[in-house]
Amino acid sequence: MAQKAEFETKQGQGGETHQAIPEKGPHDSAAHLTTNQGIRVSDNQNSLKSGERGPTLLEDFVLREKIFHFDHERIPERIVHARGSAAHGFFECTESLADITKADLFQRVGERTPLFTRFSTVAGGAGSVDTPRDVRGFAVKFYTKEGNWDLVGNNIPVFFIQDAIKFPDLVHAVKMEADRGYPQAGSAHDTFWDWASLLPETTHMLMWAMSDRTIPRSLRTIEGFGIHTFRFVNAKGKSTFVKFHWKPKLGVQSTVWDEALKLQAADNDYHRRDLFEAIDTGAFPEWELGIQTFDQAFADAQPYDVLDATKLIPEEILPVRIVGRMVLDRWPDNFFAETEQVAFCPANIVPGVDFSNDPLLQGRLFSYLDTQKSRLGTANFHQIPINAPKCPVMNFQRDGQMQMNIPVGRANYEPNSLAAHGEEGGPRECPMTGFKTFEGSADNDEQGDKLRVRAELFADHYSQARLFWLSQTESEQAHIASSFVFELSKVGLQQVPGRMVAGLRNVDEGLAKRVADGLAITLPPKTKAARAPVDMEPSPALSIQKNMKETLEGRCVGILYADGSDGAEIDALIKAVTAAKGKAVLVAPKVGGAVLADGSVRKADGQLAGMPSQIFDAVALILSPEGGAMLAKEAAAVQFAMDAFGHLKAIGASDGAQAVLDKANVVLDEGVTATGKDFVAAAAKRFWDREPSLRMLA
Ligand code: HDE
Repeated sequence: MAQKAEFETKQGQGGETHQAIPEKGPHDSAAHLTTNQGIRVSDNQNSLKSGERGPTLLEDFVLREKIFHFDHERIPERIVHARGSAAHGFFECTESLADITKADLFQRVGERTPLFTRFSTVAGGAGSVDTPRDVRGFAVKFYTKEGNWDLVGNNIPVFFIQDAIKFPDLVHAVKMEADRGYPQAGSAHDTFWDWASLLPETTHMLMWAMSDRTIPRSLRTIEGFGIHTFRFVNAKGKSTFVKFHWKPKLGVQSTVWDEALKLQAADNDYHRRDLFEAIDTGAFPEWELGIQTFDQAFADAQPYDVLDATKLIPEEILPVRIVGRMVLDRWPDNFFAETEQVAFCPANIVPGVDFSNDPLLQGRLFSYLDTQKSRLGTANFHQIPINAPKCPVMNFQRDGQMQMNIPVGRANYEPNSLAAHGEEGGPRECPMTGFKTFEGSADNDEQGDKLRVRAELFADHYSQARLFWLSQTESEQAHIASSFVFELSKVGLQQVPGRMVAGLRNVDEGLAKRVADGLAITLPPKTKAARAPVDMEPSPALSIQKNMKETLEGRCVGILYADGSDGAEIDALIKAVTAAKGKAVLVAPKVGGAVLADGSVRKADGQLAGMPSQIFDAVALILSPEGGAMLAKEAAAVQFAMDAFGHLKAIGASDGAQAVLDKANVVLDEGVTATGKDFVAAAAKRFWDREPSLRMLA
């Protein structure tokens, strides 16, 4: 019987694979499979049974331990920003800021500080898609020599609310509805717009949320903002207000709405895959770090309050000074251990950086540590490798669940006199070099009374929403108006769309009218503004289209070919795209490839049905007349061309592709070219002018 069991075991192990892994010798322990207690496991395929066909035995500690651990693999996901992707990299100081901050990472030009950056959507769960209309989180953990500094920002420079006390309501309203459990990862539903339409302070951020900022092309092409006003403090104790900006090297790039919707079906992991592949191929994503610095006199002279997180400072008024760069050059070794367990906290600052009295920031200072204790299960989560500072950590905090350190000696209190008697006394305070909170109170001269109020200028909810609107191109304005229409069209509560439009009349009458028309509702009376808006000069820096970089770098060109295609034309295009630092991807009806005109077989990177054109920035169709005639009968090929055209992308086409273009209603414009030089130039752009001829925009 025993012999038979052994025989069964080997058979059950899946044959060759098992046989192919030679058993290691007794001294080669690293390669042996063990339990968590270090006991070597002889059989990882069969549980221990009473007899060949008998019940499994409770005694089987190998089985029990394996299943037990598996049962507890998941931890609670983040209450917001659950869906995220992250990478390791470094910050390099390119300008010394010694005059305004003593923070060590900003002292010496050329010095690098390791960091870990996590991008996220906000509303969806950890398994939700990458491309909903949503704000993107942009959180950076700098492992400085003086401890960890977390700059926990978003890709939009303002926020929905002015006071942290409203955050739970915002999150409840935007997440899936409490009773029905949907929608996942989207704001286009009753509760969000019910809440937002009742709160005029959300208006400015809503303008951004309805713009193309919330449907980014790639995580590599989003800006990042610290949002709040922070402080820098220099060695003399002088404070300077500062706002932080991350500017992507490739420029800001977004998708169009129909494309974003189709991307959800084409690739759930579109942004994660894109980030992974960029790093994997050595095309390291890069951002510049910029700062806007100012003093109290500047703050006092602005028509808004710099402590109000629903306001920004236009770059044209206060230029952004570039002081460093961030390069992401290493994908995490393990998603859970790093991306999932990383814990960012705006309260993690280093000497030389300090907070302002922004009431949104002040609330955040409590929330992150609190939620992370619940998410990561113990007050010792700072010991997890991804969260641990890379400088020494020494204090008298002790014990707690999952304590990973073994402190030695008796010193677990302070002050102590143990050192004077030959024992280890432990660390001491550092009055000279330790963190000191900035003492000045220039922005806090109303201390004393305890008031649940907001400062006067916070009541202006519309001036900057209007500033944003007026700073957009015509095409961007059409996208914003259409997004309002789309989102409000999904709202069933009768009272909500009109209430929203009533508020938009304070932003721009034309916008309000377009949204009302798009919803086919009558224009409601204007909401009375709590404070009369002021006129601000438009800020071109707030437009994506006005600042797009015409570059193929980091962009991806899909080349569709089939039997009979010209191999030389394909090769020439791949060469040209690669020379322009773009990526060429070969798409054919069958993944095994196609037989080219010269009889050779060219393997494809992907099958047409699995690689629709929305995953590319531009497409080329290199087809023989026969190939073109064949693909004109293939819906996926026609859709490939039709979507590329509809998503305002460049299309390069050989003569033989004409039948497909005709069927796809692709008409000639400056974005539709032959596959040569003109196409490579066109592929670096989007053709916004094409849009009005293709879809009804509000
Ligand atoms: Fe957050 N936010 N937040 N937030 N936030 C969290 O912390 C919170 C806000 C941001 O990749 C949570 O660990 C409050 C603004 C990012 O792990 C939580 C308020 C900005 C991330 C939390 C805000 C952000 C978070 C949930 C209103 C841009 C993801 C999980 C006062 C400046 C970090 C967690 C990551 C995550 C609270 C508003 C950015 C619950 C109370 C404004 C990028 O603590």
